[in-house]
Amino acid sequence: MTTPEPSTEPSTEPSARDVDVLVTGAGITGLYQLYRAREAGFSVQLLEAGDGVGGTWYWNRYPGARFDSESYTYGYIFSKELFEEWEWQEHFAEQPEIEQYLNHVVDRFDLRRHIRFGARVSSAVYDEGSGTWSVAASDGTRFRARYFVAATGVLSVPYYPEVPGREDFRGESYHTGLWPAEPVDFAGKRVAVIGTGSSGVQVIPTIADEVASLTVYQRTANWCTPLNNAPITPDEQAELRANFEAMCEILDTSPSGFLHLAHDRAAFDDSREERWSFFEKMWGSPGFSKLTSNYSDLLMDEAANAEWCEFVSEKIRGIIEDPETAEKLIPSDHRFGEKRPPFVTGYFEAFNNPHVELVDLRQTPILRMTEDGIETSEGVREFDIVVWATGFDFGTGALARMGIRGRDGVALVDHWADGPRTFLGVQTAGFPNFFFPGGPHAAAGNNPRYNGDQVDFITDTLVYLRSNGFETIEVTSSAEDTWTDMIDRWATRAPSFGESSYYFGSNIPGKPRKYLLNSAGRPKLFAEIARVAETDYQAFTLSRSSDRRSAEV
Ligand code: N01
Repeated sequence: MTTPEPSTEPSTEPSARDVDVLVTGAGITGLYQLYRAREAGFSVQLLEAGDGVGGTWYWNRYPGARFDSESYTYGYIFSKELFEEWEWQEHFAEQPEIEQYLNHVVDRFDLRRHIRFGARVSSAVYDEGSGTWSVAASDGTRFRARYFVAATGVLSVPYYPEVPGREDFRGESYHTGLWPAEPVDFAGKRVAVIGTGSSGVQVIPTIADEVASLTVYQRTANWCTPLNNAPITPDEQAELRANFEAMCEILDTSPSGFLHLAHDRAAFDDSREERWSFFEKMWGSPGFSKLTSNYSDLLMDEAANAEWCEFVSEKIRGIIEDPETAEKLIPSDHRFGEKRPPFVTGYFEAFNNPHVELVDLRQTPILRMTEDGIETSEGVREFDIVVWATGFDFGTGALARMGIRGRDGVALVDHWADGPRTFLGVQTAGFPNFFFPGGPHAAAGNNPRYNGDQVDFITDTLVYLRSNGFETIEVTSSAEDTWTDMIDRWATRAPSFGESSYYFGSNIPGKPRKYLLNSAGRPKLFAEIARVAETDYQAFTLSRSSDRRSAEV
């Protein structure tokens, strides 16, 4: 990747507008940061590359895109009124409803006037003299911000694998993470889906009935289990409203940010019969509870994990009529939870349709794209539409492409050449007044809850700085080292999330193999945030403009 040079400012360009807090990214995290900073009395501006709000939930509008965290646990909980007036239709909402919700939030809290759409940040350079960030966007606007907050998400740079001839294909071609706003007409078309991660397995059953033929190109089978979605009944709506405070209490303190309660038994505390009956209950339970409410040793004990995998394999064999296809769809190279498990609706069932076919790329790898379709070692198949469900440059992708330069002109991509270095997943040394909630080393569970914790911490920090007359804040190298070493250490300690997971950046050729989430979990984040307050921000260097001037003399 090339490192963008700091921008030079031609005299014809408009002069920069001053703002206290410049946020980039109108996703769930960025909107919350915008709201919190404005409510705290800062002047604010948000730059968004897209033409609407939603971030990940704006770009990923492919058929079947939906939450796999419960809607009411993923949405905002900072306002009881908002919670009460928005009735989610389903326990796991689909993308159009999510986008409507976020637009509602923006209008309800009068945030739209602070948002500039179609403005992709192209460079962000720290000016040591003034302690501010000069930020330029693709629409020609320029800002000078005291604080620069990049809420650009972990899944915002779609990844296309290097398949020879990819540009040669003359049919329609879409990436799930860059789905067009206009509906794609699948009716009667010959369609290929490449990739069977969480996105691919949502697209496949959603379009299966519409298409003339569907060919699924799978490299690695995933441990898919049922999402168990359902409409939210009026009684459940009433219950959600009545229990708002109790729900917030759980969400604000839960290690994973979910409502699901942990199970208090280990797998071999039960007989095989009891275990299978419990697994049956898990199979019928909603979304991530199969991970968070399963046997307490599921992720730590290989034998316990193998039992659950055996149960799931039996289920897959029971659903799929063709035994050969069933075996291909059962993972053989990783345990449950070692990669991010997708939650599905009708995925396995789709393969019982005669016009839906699975191509196992381990047996017949893709050689190239042709003008008409896809060539594997078995020959060419022709398609009208190819869907690339091939994932993202996870964690650091967007931050690496924004031309961010800190003190002494050091580029963020150089500082992070061996992987991200952060403190709390919110700051990095050498980049004063720069924050990146919801980025690398952030969540490891229900994202909005973790990312919200970070936004709250950042906002409280900005208020602290203002109250104490400070203008700049920069994490110390030693605090950054301690946090980053801890993340790396914990990442290898946990037997789950193997290095084959994109959580280590392993899906992107040449990317350093470094853990990109918060491997220590939310309790560690809470503990460290509390310690920052108790120690009066010892992990940071705080300064006033007079300090900077005297340092320059
Ligand atoms: O991406 P992925 P995703 N040839 O990286 C395959 C979130 N999400 O967009 O496993 C052939 O998981 C690759 O194969 P392999 C969620 O956090 C949430 O699906 O590398 N195939 C894999 O099958 C999720 O984890 C929801 O062998 C190639 C697929 O492409 C994250 O987004 C819904 C290939 C990529 O899977 C990313 O999910 C959707 C190649 N050269 C997404 N290169 C919710 O439900 C890659 N692949 C909330």
